[in-house]
Amino acid sequence: SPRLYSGMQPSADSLQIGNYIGALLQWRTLQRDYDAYFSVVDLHALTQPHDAAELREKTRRTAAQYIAAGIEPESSTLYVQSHVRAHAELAWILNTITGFGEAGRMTQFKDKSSRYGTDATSVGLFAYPVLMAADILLYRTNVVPVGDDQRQHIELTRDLAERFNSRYGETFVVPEAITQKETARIYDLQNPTSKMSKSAESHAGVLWLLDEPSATRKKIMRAVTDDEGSVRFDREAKPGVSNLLTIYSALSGRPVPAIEDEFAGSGYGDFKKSLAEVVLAEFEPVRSRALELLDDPAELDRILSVNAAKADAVADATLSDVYDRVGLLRRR
Ligand code: AQP
Repeated sequence: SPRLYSGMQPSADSLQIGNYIGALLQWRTLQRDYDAYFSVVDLHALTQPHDAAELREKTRRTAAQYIAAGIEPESSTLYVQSHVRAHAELAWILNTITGFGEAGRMTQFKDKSSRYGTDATSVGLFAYPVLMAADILLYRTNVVPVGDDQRQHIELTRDLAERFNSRYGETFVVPEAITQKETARIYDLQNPTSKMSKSAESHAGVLWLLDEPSATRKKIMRAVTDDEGSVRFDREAKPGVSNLLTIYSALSGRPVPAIEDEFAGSGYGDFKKSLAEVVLAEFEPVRSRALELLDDPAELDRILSVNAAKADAVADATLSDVYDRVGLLRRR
């Protein structure tokens, strides 16, 4: 079956609802139809300020949340990026065919580097999308399910695959992005014009998968809305309410107009209360399963190790081809 690749950074103790709706929900469904690879991309997380011991813990926690959300580590390949050395090695090769200007045009790099300032911006952050291209291309991936904030990175991956193939001979599959249009982007509840993010400065508008239910409820009740008082989708004029409707619809599986109808004439309070129930019904089983898995880190590490070996075999084969094509002398 065709191959699928995706990953997330272990950049927080918990994933947020944007990761869940924008990525995990799709992964769970798609894994049935694809030979799926899901990675916890810890090498990527090194591009942000971090603490070493905490990163290890966040890596385990992210993997546990994948499994708790329904990724099946027996049929899909769920592993930690740094366990497969070929990622870093292929990234180096791809660095040599990536334009400086090309990498500099990535909007995520521009956003993050302007946030950190020149001195705190590393070459690693600059090369982040090249490592991501390596992740995808190593597995000769056909499709990459991502939120639409990642589209530009997939475009770069495609360009690099085509460039390598035309320079050195057919080696890589040129992958396609798959994004779910309506739910592709979830916004911060306190700042509904910017994307919800694990690394947001304030956590007041971020819904964490592993938060206590009472905290989740509180954040939803305090979500920014507007003065109009009607539950109606209008991204421009009503970004807060529209974002809540998107979340409601994604988790309940009901179309937005049906939800608008249900809450026509009621206030935001009722709508938010109902949304909190929908969110908690979804989060609770995931949260308790994740905490259970984290109670047995040895078993979790065992699962990750078995899966890393599966990934390693595929990745090594691609990397050997690449080394041959670019002219590296084989060690005998
Ligand atoms: N707000 C979002 N709405 C929809 N999808 C989202 N994703 C992230 N935020 C939203 C999707 O989740 C996956 C994980 O991405 P990542 O961990 O590699 O990094 P990211 O996209 O930068 O996600 P965060 O949460 O904002 O992490 P930090 O703060 O660490 O950078 C991707 O598929 C992404 O599209």
